[in-house]
Amino acid sequence: MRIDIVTIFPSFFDVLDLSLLGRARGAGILDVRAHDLRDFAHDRHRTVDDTPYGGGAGMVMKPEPWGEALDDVLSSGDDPLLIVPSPAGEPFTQAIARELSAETHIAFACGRYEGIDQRVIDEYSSRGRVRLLSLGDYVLNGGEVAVMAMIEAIGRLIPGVVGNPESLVEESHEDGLLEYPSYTKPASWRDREVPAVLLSGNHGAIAEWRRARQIERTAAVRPDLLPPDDSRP
Ligand code: 6GU
Repeated sequence: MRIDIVTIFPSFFDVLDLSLLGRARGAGILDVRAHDLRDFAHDRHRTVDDTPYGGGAGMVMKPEPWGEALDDVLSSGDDPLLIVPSPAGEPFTQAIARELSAETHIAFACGRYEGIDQRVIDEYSSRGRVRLLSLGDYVLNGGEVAVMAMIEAIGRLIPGVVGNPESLVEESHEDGLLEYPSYTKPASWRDREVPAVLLSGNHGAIAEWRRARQIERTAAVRPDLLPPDDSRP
């Protein structure tokens, strides 16, 4: 998968060289490129923002640098998907991450200030696929942290990025519930014992116990994720 990121802070994404995703980049599974929006601004101060029409606080990102940058990164590849991180977008979920992990080319447009001139969104929506995605109901100063989270969530679902694909299926949100608690050795730590069922070797009992803990946890902190009736197997 090819990923382009347009941002005024390209070095923010240097950390993608580390860890799991860094290895995927080294192995040629992921091709991530961060581009400096200011390279597409041609005045002496490389200006990317201006005051909002209609008044109001803050600054809005100018359309011209965005147009040049996005024409550039979207020109290669077939049917690239443009993602604009925005608190006004649809909620980014595990299901969306899984869907996006099948894309061949994603470009992220990281806005700062009060956002990007709406005509940029309208222009690329008329020419191709655009999605506005939000990390959650709170406000970040810019799209960079949101894009980092999305790249990690999407990237680890690309085949070959996570060594053991089995480890992906029993996680929170993959089956619609929060994950069960995990334990490792020693069996006793500061007088706290690992639940006996996990030491029993009884796989049926273990699966049943884990499912019960998943439902219990989900009911306690995320009741919105539970189905209205208890129709689960
Ligand atoms: Cl995607 N961007 C910004 N700037 N703030 C956010 C967000 C995104 N998601 C939640 N808050």
